[in-house]
Amino acid sequence: MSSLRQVDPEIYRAIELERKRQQSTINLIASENYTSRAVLEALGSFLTDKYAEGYPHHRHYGGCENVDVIETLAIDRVKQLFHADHANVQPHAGAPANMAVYLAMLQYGDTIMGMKLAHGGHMTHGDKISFSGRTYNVVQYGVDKETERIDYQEVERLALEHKPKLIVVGASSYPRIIDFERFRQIADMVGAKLMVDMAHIAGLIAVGLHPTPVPYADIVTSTTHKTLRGPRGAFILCRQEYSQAIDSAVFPRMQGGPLVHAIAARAVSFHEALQPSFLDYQRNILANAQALAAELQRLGLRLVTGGTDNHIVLVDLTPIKVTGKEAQEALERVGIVVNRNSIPFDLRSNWITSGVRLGTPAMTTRGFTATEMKLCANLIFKVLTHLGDKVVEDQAQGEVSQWCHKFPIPGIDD
Ligand code: DSN
Repeated sequence: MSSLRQVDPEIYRAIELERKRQQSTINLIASENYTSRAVLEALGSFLTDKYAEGYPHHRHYGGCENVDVIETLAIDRVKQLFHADHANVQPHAGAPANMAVYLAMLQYGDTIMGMKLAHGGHMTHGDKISFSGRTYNVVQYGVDKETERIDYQEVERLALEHKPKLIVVGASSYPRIIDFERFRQIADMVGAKLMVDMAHIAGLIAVGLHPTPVPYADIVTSTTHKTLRGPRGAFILCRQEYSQAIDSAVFPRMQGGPLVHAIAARAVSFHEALQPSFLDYQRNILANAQALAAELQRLGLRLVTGGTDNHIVLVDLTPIKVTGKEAQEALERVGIVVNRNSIPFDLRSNWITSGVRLGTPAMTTRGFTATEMKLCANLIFKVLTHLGDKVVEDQAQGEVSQWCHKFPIPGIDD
């Protein structure tokens, strides 16, 4: 980055500090990961300079022959990865991908059903703070108070009562397997279309470690940067019959020119996800989540739903009288980065919260095994049960530094 250093020392310095921050902290944010050097190279390339409105071999600009190759490869690879009929790889992020689906499938004011944000859903699935909750008539389902798992009977009851045009499935902090077949049955009962947002679990689905929604859903959306370990971005998969509606919703109805450098980087990550080693990586994500969950429980912490089937461990801090905000800040002081998170039926606001969401994709990329995850659980427990204790925090920070040194980030230079 010698040019950047010379041209813009302020931005250079901030990037350098971020490199050091990433290298010197344990990242347990469930939605983050570390991309490979190859992905970063594609992302940082001069492809960013090219305009390519349209789709392969049907562009509004000249000079798109190489972009066509890149986007076609991205499309073919993601279709192969998920066994899908059709793919659109242009959405800049998950929220626009979901917006494009609504544009393609709905009229403003139509009824949709999605999971409550406060129960683990995503804001674009109908929450009032997002366009989705303002543009459509939203009915929201949640989890059962006892089991903290999706209440499929409530989903069915609400669907029969409100007859939604679209049922949206998917979550941002739900640690259990989602029964897509059951959702399909419910959608069929009321003639609704089914959309699955698999953003968090896409990597697990790609290798068959979580059931796939593709045979059941009319449309599937996903981001590329969570368990899938690609650059930030998104894609949409759909049945052939919806391909035109989806493509025209993405461009020109919602987005303009695609980010060609980002599409190239996505294509590289799809290539990586098609390699046999990606299955081992996803297996390790799950093994690490199991180890983290089991150890936190052994130490006495309560986990929402009592455990996990995926990469997410949602901890209820109520029994140890710590808020999510306090926990996030204390852990960050020792170099463990997490996000505070509401738990179902949380009595605290979504700014303070009663929980923290932990995830294993990023540290699994750095080589953490169940052994480190267990040690990490002990460190987390100690920090959270000695809130603000300088001696404990200094000791914890020392251990974090040692682990970070031992497990460097693969795509970043020291
Ligand atoms: N903000 C993402 C997450 O952290 O799960 C979802 O979009």
